[in-house]
Amino acid sequence: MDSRVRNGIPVGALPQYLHEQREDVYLLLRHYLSLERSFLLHSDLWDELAQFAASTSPGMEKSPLARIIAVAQEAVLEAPWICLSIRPAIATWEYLRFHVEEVEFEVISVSEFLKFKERQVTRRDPEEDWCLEVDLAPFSREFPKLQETRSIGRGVEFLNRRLSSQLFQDLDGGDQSLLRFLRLHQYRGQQLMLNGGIQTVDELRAALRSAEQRLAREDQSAGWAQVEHYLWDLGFEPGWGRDVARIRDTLHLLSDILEAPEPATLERFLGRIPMIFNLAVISPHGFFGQSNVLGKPDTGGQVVYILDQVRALESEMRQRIWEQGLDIEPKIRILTRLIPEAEGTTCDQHREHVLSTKYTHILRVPFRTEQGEVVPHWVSRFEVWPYLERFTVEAEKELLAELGGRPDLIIGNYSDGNLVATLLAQRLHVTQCNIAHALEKPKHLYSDLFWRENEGEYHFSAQFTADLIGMNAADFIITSTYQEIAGDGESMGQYESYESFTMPGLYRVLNGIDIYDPKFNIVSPGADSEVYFPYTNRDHRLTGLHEEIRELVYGGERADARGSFVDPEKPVLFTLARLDRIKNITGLVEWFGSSPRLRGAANLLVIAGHVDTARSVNWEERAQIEQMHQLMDTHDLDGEVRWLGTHLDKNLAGELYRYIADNGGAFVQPALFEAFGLTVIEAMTSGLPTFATAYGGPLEIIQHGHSGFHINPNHGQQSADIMADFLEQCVAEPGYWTQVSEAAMARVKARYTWELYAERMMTLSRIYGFWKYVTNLERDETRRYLEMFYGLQFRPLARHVGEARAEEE
Ligand code: UDP
Ligand code: LCN
Repeated sequence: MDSRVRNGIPVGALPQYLHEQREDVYLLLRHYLSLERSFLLHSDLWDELAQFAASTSPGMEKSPLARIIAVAQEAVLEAPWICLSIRPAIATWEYLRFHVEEVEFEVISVSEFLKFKERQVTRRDPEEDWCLEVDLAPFSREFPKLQETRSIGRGVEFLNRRLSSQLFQDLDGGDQSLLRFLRLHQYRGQQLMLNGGIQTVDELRAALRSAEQRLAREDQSAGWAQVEHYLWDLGFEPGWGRDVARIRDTLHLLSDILEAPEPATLERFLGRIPMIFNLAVISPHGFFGQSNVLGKPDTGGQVVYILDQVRALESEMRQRIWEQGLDIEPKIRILTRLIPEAEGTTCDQHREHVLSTKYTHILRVPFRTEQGEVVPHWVSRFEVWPYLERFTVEAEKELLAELGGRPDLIIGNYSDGNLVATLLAQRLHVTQCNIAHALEKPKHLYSDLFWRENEGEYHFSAQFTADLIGMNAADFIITSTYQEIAGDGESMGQYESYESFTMPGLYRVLNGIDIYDPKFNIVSPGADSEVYFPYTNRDHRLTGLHEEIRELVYGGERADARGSFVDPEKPVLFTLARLDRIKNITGLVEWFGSSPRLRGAANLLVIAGHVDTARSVNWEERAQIEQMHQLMDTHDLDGEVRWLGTHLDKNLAGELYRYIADNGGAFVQPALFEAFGLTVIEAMTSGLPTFATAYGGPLEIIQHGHSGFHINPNHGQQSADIMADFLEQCVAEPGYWTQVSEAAMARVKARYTWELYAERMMTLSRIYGFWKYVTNLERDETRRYLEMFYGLQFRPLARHVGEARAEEE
């Protein structure tokens, strides 16, 4: 094998090819330069090569050079150089530099590649300016890492396998950490699991044996109280089980582990340890409430996710606590911002009970200015940075008072929540879990490189800095899909995009996050099954809403709508989203308008934003509204598209999905990029055949051609054809619609439910808590580095956002 084959890419074959085909290669590279663009993306590079091969150099598309271009993510061009970043496989990167005139290449480092990029923006030689290089790799050199790309996102399985055998070898060598861990658990002064009577692992083995002998003779349904006296003498405290059968089972799990450590047994045992009673869920920005908040700026799926999440977690926590024989009431607090100008929502209330829970509340703490005054109005998620530190300090006090002590786990959400979670977890020494929902960086092309240009609107410099701090500080990270971490063969993952990047003039990131880190775990959300359920579930249907829904869909003029269906017989293509640019609702309307086939086969129902620009407080939404009106005019769509600029409450939305399914319709999610896509899950679980973007979560949720269809938002005509093909096939083949609909429902049931989520999440949090305690997962060195990064980099950036805002006002 060629020794210069790097990660499966035949770099070794290149020199000979360049030598033999020197002229053609030169002409192609020169052609790239002649485009006079400093940056080319993969599609540009490949399209140009294909054209060049067709016109000038037949067969070039199969050459070693083409194999490299096929995996190139981007090129940076400045005569006589062309630098390429190539991604031969998921989470594998190489950087090459070609000298066009010499027709030669060399492998370069990521730092050199980033510097070359910076030159194109600053027009200065980066070697002349000192620049901070952020590199977190050295901190985790000794740390166990996943090796295989397919294992990414299954961190806990890896940890259990890797560390359990090591730990239990150490136990025989006299390591006391497991014992100390089992003695650690208390609730309000009540000792749990083990007391001080057991001092060594051998004593623990002996106690387990004696307990088993005694318990085997007891009535298996007897409760803890009936056996407590002698178990206590042996060294056991409450927490092993509600009845004798369960207590024995938990004791068996532990003795099996001490006998021969099996990762699966360890996971089952740790899953039962009573260690999570109080939970803090952090989501500072936006309007966080239970009604009337959807559609408010920045308040989308994250709120839906968290409200469903806490319900599921509370129920799982109660179940586990009960099974372990404890009578403890778990507490969950969602920590968010109090907004005095609440626009008719409850966001100005300090405390709000979460419906359908027993012990869960929303706790709201205001943002304050440096002078300590409460910020009365809504603040966009891009501008919250100056308020977060103060918010954390105030929130911490409130949280401790509410919970009567520290939380056992802190879950951050989105960039701002993850930063607050980091600060809180550090202050309180608590396990931290991060959930990104959507990372902003990969959503916007070159958001890092041209950060300065975007600073006025988005303040990405502060946000990406917060992201780096949050993701590196977290003990574990939950993602909704694999692609969120590592992307797929063609495009990089959201977390992967933080591995290396540069913000010229600010800092250069060589190793920002390692996606092979076992902290990553995929735990996908679901949809509230009380609200979103199959259209075939007739007994639960909200038929009382049908008249209202009929009026919404098929009715005539109303103040919040534009267009109505001239031919109500056609099936309905339905879409529902916030009217953000990235949701690409305007794209869908454009495809529909330009496709006579699709227009012939269906009507289009759009529920998004407002039809009246004056009702929108968001500049991006206003631009989209104007574009929607233009498209309706240009394509003359008023008889075939109904656009409702209204926000539906979730029961109505749930019944609407099913109503559309009753009539053989389908759902479309045309986003340019969708991190996960709750609407896709809601539609599929309702039984709607669904067409959703191939960029992001839906690529993984839907199996193309089976449980739905992927569409490419950049190829409107092709997407329209996929939808038209489906609708026409449904007419030609009566069972086809039902086949896709059933596969969609089955897919969600098997993979995307809140029950599965809560079960996994509660197990994970115990396992990470355990490993953090018994090994050195604490990562003190990283923490110290991040503290410095926070102090020296993030704080000034955040202050700057505040100053810019004050100037505007
Ligand atoms: N949603 C809604 N009414 C609307 C628009 C959206 O109830 O008018 C809900 C939708 O049902 C889904 C959530 O808001 O539960 C949007 O989540 P998704 O993940 O699809 O997108 P996000 O808004 O988070 O980007
Ligand atoms: C944010 C998004 O952009 C969506 O794709 C997700 O579904 C939502 O959050 C919930 O995680």
